[in-house]
Amino acid sequence: MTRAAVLAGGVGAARFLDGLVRVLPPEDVTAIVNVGDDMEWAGLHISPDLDTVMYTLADMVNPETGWGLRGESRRTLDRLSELGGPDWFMIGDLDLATHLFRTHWLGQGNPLSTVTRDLAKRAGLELFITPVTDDRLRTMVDTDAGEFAFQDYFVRRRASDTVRGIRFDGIDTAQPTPKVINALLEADVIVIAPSNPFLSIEPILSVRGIRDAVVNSRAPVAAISPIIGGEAVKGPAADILQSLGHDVSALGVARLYEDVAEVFVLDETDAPLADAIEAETRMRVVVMPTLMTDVEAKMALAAGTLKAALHDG
Ligand code: FO1
Repeated sequence: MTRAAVLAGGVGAARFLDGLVRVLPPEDVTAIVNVGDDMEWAGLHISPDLDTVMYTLADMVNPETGWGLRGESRRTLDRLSELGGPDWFMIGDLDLATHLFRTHWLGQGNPLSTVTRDLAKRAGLELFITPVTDDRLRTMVDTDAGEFAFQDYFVRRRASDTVRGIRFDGIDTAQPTPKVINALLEADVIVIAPSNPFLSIEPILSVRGIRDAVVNSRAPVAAISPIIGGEAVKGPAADILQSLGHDVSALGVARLYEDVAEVFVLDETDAPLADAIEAETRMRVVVMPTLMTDVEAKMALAAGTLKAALHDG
């Protein structure tokens, strides 16, 4: 039995997990998901990364965007627009039901992890999906135009502002959810998914006890670079590396993870960087295709990452 714990953001992590549950029994997989992107929208609690993971694994995700539900309409949002908004965040009419369900049960005093477990169960999922914390945690992005809550920066302002710094509101008091520390300590392998290191992974590692559990776990830790050929597969990771003064490359990402990971998974495009990364960090570099274009590619990346981390074969 191989138990895997995955630190997960949104779309990239969801695709990786979709491959992983096809090469390991899903019940042996724990997804520890970022909640720094969460927000209140029209009084509803939205957890984009939890939903993206859940929808992807349940094969319900909108394949064009990588988030939201397949086949949903904008009718509710369009009507909301006619009323004057808020309409800058695209909540589809089916996705809306998830937010109503979540907000309702949170309002009844249930923790986010319990509501997430219920949603995942109703989606027929066997892997364990959990928010990293049940407490309020919000990623705040400091830019040259001021400080914005994550979705304000990312969606409303289209990630167009230059990022000067990032902080996690609530990090001083946020506690990890029950089972998360154990999942890390009992894992046979820990994977840092190809998510944004600053906006998706750092808010997970920053929750009290998480970084220590990852470092102290007997499991090998493998990190997958979300930067290929100096560009982010999706989102603003490359721009943020640049504006915060890091190398805009997989090497820049590797430096961010050298204290937590032993294995660094690099795309074939970046094979020429492998020696430099190994020489500079204490990580063992493995090179493989990391673009998850179809289900076979997702499975190959998952299997390759496990094999590299576990020295298997
Ligand atoms: N991303 C967008 O770029 N525009 C949107 O309007 C938008 C709406 C949205 C609604 C629900 C949801 O679960 C995700 C949504 N996302 C949207 C994606 C989300 O902002 C980001 O992908 C993540 O927060 C980053 O991991």
